[in-house]
Amino acid sequence: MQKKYLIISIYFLLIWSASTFPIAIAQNAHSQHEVHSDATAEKSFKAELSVPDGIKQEEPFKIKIFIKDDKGETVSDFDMFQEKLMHLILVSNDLLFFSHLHPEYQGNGYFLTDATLPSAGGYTLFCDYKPSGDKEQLSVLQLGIKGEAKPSNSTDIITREKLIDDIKVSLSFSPETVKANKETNIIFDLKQALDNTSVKGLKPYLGEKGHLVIIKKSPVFTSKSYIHAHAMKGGEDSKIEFMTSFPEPGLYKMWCQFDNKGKIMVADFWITVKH
Ligand SMILES: [Cu+2]
Repeated sequence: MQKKYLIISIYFLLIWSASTFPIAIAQNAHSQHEVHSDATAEKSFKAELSVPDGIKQEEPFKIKIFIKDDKGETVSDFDMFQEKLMHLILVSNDLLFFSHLHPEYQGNGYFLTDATLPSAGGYTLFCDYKPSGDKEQLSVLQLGIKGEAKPSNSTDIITREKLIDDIKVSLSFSPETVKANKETNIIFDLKQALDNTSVKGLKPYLGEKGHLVIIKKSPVFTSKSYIHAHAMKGGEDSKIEFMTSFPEPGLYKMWCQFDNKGKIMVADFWITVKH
């Protein structure tokens, strides 16, 4: 029991410190879907977060993110990837809230975006960027809102079918039993709820048929908790298919984003990955 209390205390200390001091904790690593083949020494980068004191639930605030290299020097040139200079995935630590933001580059290594968070509690930011001439980087940042958490209207029920607006989303896997470290196809099948016909005419979203973010439920998130996959090309119009593998057994949350008639939809599902 003591160990459990220690972990909980560290966790709240982390949330408290992240909300008290403007600069939060950053971890750094390459995103998982990239495969590196060169043997040259890799430069490392870090993101620093600055948010106002006393963020309140449901009130917009500004998120500033500074990118620095391993010597603490400002990084000022970035390459566009997936149509943006930075992709920011912001989730509540219970993984019930998800937001995909694109902070605007302000120069001098500094990105800015507005955000609104639904409830008090801890949040994690997965910050994806590509310094010019370097590889895509993923930095993980934390922030917290003090106060009493409001109950979420999302749930953590494990289901394979969901109604998102007027679209029925059915999830399937191949192979059917999802195991850690095994290549897995993840298929989202989209039907019009009204008449059960296949959805037609999806538009590309950030250059792809769909984007899939997967995060492993963990007491504290690291870059290893995070997977970002792009939809496979071709196939049926109404099926968005991804191929990935889960690094460890456990409970994961997935968010599939796609563009239906100009509206970006998010279909979220929990998945248990076995040994
Ligand atoms: Cu993005």
